[in-house]
Amino acid sequence: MNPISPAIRRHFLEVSASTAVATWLGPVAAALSRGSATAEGERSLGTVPFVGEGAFPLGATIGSGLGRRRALDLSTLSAGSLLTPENGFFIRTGCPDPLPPTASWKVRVHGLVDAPLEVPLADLKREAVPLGVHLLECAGNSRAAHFGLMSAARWTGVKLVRVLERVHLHRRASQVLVSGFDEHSTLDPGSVPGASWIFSLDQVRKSGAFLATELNGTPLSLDHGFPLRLVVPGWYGCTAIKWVNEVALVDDGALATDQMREYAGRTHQDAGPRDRSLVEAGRRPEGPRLARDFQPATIDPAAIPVRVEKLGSRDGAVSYRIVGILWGGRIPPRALSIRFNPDLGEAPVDEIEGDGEAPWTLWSHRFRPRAPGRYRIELAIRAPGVRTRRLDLGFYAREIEIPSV
Ligand SMILES: Nc1nc2c(c(=O)[nH]1)N[C@H]1C(S)=C(S)[C@@H](COP(=O)(O)O)O[C@H]1N2
Ligand SMILES: [Mo]
Repeated sequence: MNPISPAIRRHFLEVSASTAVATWLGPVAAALSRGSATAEGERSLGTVPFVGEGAFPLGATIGSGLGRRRALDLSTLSAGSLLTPENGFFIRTGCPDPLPPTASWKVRVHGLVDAPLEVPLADLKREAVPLGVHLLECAGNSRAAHFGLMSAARWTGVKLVRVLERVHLHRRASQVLVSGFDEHSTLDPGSVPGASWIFSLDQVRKSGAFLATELNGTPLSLDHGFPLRLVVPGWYGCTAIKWVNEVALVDDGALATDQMREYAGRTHQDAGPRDRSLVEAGRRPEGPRLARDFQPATIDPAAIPVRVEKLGSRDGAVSYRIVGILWGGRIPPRALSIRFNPDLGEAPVDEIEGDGEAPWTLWSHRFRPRAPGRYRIELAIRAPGVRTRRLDLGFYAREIEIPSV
C-alpha cells in the first residue's frame, strides 16, 4: 500500500481532531491513503443497512446435520481481509454425526479400472501441496442468507488427476464420480442426503479439481469436510463434496446423481421438456437424465454490493460510498457498471481494486441520491461474450433506504 502522503496525513489528523464525535472508519483512512474516491476532509457517518433480506444471523452457526448453516458477513470484507478465516468460512451442511473414524480414512478408487484401490489418507497427506486461493459459493446462496454462503481461502491438497494416475483406466472410463459420506441423523426439509457429483475427465483436468486436506494452512475442520474434501476451482460449492471416501470411474451412460438433480436449477441446467413439466407441476427442475449432458456447474462473473458507507463532507453534503465485490472470473477493465433503480441510468463503477491473488475483487462507487426513498442497487457486466446468468436475473440486486438527502 502507498504510504500516506504528509499533506493528506496532516489534513486527516486535523479533521479528526476537529470532529471529535465522528467515528473514522478504516475504509475512509485507507481510501485517503490511496488518494482514491473518498475526498479529503470527509467523515464517516456510519453505514446504511440493506433492507428486505430477513433476519438470518450473520457470523453464527445455526442448525445441525444436513441443515447446519453459517453465512459470512460480507460487509466485513476489505482490502486487508479478503481471505476468510477458518472459523468464519461459510457452512452448508454440518459434519455428519455418524461419520466413521477418521484415523483410518481411505478413498476407494474403483469402477472402470483394472484393479480397484484403497488410497489411505496418510498417502494423500504426504503428497499434499499448496494449491492457491480459491473461492467457494453455494449455488443456493441467496438474499435470505445476505448472500453470505460464499468464502475464500488458501487450500492445500492433492490434484484429483494425481489420484487417477494411480489406476489404469478402462477405455470406456470417460467420467469420474466423486462421493462423500453423507448420512445425517438430522435431516433438512430442503435438502437431499447423499453427496456426489460426476465430472468428465476433461473437466477434472481443466478445472484443476483437488482433494483438499487443509484450509488456510490448518487441517480442515469437521464441518468443512475433515479429513478430505473436493474443491473444484470456479465451480459452485455443490460440487465440492465433503468427507470424500470414493472416486469411481464411470462411462458415458452414468445417470446424474441425486446431488446433481437437487442442484440442477441452481446450476443453470437448461430445462428440457421433462423439467418444464416438473416446474409446471410446482416441483423443481432435475436437469438432464445423463450426467454427461449436464452443463459444467461453473460460476459466471458476478458482482454485489457488500457495504454502504454514509459520508459527510466539510460543507455538510452527504453522499454514499457503495463498496462491493466482483468474483467468478476475469472481466475487461471498465466492464463493470452500476445502476440505482432501473430508471436512474447506468454508469461504469468508479473504482476497481485488483489484487492478483484474491479470488474476489473489491470495487467502490459514489452515490449521490437526489431524493429520499428506497434504492435498488444493480450491477452489470457489459462485455461481449461474457455470460452473466445470475446478474441478468437480478439475483444479486440489493436495496437500501435513504431517509433524507
Ligand atoms: N458430503 C457432503 N458434501 C457437501 C455437501 C453436503 O451436504 N454433503 N454440501 C455441498 C454444498 S451444497 C456446498 S455449498 C459445500 C459447502 O462447503 P462448506 O460447508 O465447507 O462451506 O459443500 C458441498 N459438499
Ligand atoms: Mo451449496
